[in-house]
Amino acid sequence: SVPTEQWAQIFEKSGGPIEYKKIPVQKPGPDEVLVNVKYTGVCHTDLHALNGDWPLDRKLPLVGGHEGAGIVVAVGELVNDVKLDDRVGIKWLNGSCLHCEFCQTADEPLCADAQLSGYTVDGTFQQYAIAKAAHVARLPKDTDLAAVAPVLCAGITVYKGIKESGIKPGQWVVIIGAGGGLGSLACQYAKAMGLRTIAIDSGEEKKKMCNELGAETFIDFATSKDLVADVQKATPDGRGPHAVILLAVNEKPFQQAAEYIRPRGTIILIGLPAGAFVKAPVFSSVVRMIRIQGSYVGNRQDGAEAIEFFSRGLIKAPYKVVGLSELQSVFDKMKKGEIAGRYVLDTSK
Ligand code: 8ID
Ligand code: ZN
Repeated sequence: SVPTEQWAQIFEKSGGPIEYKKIPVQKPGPDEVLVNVKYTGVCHTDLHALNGDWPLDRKLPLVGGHEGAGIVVAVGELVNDVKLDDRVGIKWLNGSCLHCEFCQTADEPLCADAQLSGYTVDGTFQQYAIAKAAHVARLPKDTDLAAVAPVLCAGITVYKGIKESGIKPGQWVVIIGAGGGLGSLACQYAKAMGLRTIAIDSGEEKKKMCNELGAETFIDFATSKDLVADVQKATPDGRGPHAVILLAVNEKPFQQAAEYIRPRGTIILIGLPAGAFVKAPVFSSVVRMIRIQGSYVGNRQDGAEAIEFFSRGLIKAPYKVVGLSELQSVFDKMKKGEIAGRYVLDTSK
C-alpha cells in the first residue's frame, strides 16, 4: 500500500541548501499516475534548476529530478493504458497539452504548456512522484531500473541530438563533454548507430571511459595546445567532423565548433551553460554551408527508440549508485566536473 509520507530532497531557494526531509505523498489526478521511484539519475539540469541559471521560471520550493525509474502504484480514473505494477520512467517532459500544433506533430517538447519534471512540477528526487500517463516511458518488465535511469534524460537527449544532426553511419562525430553524463551515453549511442567518434573532455579517468565506450580518439581540452587543429587532424582527410554534439557546460567550445566543423557539417547545441551565446563567423559559415541547430530532449517516440537500444543491450554506460540522502555530495562533485558518467540515487537510502 502507498504510504502517506515519504523521503524527498527539497530545493527551498535558489542556490540551496537542499533539505532531505519527509513530505506528504500526493494523489494522481484523473490523467496521471503515481510512480514509486526506485532510482533516479542526477542530471546537470538539476543543478541549473537549483541555481536558477536559466531565463525560465521554476516552482519553489521544488523537488528536482527527471530521470526516475519505478513502478506504478496508483492510476487516475481516466488512465487505461498504464496499469498498476507497470515499470515506467518519468522524464523531463512530465506532461504537455496534447492538442496544440507542436503536440499534434510530435514536437511535444515545444508545447507552450509543457510541464517539466523537477522544474515546473515536482520531480523524482522523492520516493513517490506524479506524471501524466500519456508521457511516462513504458519500460519492459525485466528492466534494470538503476541502469535505465540515465537513459530517461541523458540517453533520449543525445539519441535525439544525433538523429537531428542528420549524420550517417561511418561518418565522424565530435562529442564535447564526452566524459559527463550525457556524453557517456552519447559515446554509446554513436557507436550503436555506426558512427566514428572523437571525444573531447578532460582527465585520465574520462579518457579511459570514453575509449572503453567506443570513442576512437580522445582530445583533452585542458591540455590541447590547438584544439581546432587537433580535431581536424583526427579526421582522415583533415577537413573536420560531419557533426558536433555540444554537451559541455561552458561557453568556449560553443565558439570553437564553427572553426573545425566540416563543410556541410552540423553543429548540435544541447548543453545549456548559464548566460552563454553561440557566435560563428558569417563568411566561413556561408561559404562552407554550416548548419547550427538546437536540440531539446526528445518526443515520446524518440524516448521509446532510445529505450529500445538500451533494452537490446547496446547501451551500457557506467553509473554509480548512492542514496537519495547524498544528493548534495553528488552536486558538489558535479560542480567541479569530477563525475565520469552518471550518478544514480537509490530512493530507499
Ligand atoms: O534537452 C537538452 N538540450 C538537454 C537535456 C539534458 C541536459 C540539455 N542538458 C544540458 C544540461 O543542462 C547541461 O547543461 O546538458 C548539459 C550537460 O549535462 P550533463 O551531461 O548532465 O553534465 P555533466 O555530467 O556535468 O557533464 C558535462 C561535461 O562537460 C565537460 C565536463 O568536464 C563534463 O564532463 N566540459 C566542460 I564543463 N567544459 C568542456 C570543454 N571546454 C567540457 N568538455 C569539453 N570541452
Ligand atoms: Zn536531464
